[in-house]
Amino acid sequence: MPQFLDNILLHFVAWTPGVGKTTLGKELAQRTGLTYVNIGELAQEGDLYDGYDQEYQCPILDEDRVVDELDEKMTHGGVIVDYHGCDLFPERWFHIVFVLRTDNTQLYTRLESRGYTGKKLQDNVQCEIFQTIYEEAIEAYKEELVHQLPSNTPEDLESNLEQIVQWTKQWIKDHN
Ligand code: DAT
Repeated sequence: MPQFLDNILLHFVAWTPGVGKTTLGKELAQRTGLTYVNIGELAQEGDLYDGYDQEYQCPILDEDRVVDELDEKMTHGGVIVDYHGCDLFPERWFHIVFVLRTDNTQLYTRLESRGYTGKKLQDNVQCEIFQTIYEEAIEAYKEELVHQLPSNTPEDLESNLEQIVQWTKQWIKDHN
């Protein structure tokens, strides 16, 4: 893995799972040799939690411990981070941010099939409707680093992968 390649934050921001971050992130890691890190899995493995959210029925992430845990790896570079929140990460960690977008009806179906119901389901879909994801990303990072990609079909997935792989190659060339 090239050490001089900076880190990629793959889609991102509060409360929109189901858009295809994991699918894209894992495949991208395979094609580029970058390291894929799923914050949800990292937290589960290290028990990096600080209480339980009754309303959303999920454990609350201990953000400081997550950042401490990842900091050394991020300093080396070449990491794809998959998470649905943005304000916890230091800005210096990321060289590029991709926000995946899925049409609301599709998102609704994907989340429902994952067992989401009630307020959790509604809030996640609303977040996509109101563009919360993208807006939070450009508040946290320089606008030119944030890229939106459609993630509705398998063709979108392939074209996103091709674009990001191309971008990665170019980045390596420019910084070598
Ligand atoms: P996330 O990691 O954002 O929660 P995921 O990668 O687990 O999302 O994908 C959620 C579901 O959607 C899963 O069943 C795979 C499917 N999916 C992902 N990307 C897709 C795409 N571009 N087109 C159609 N389905 C997709």
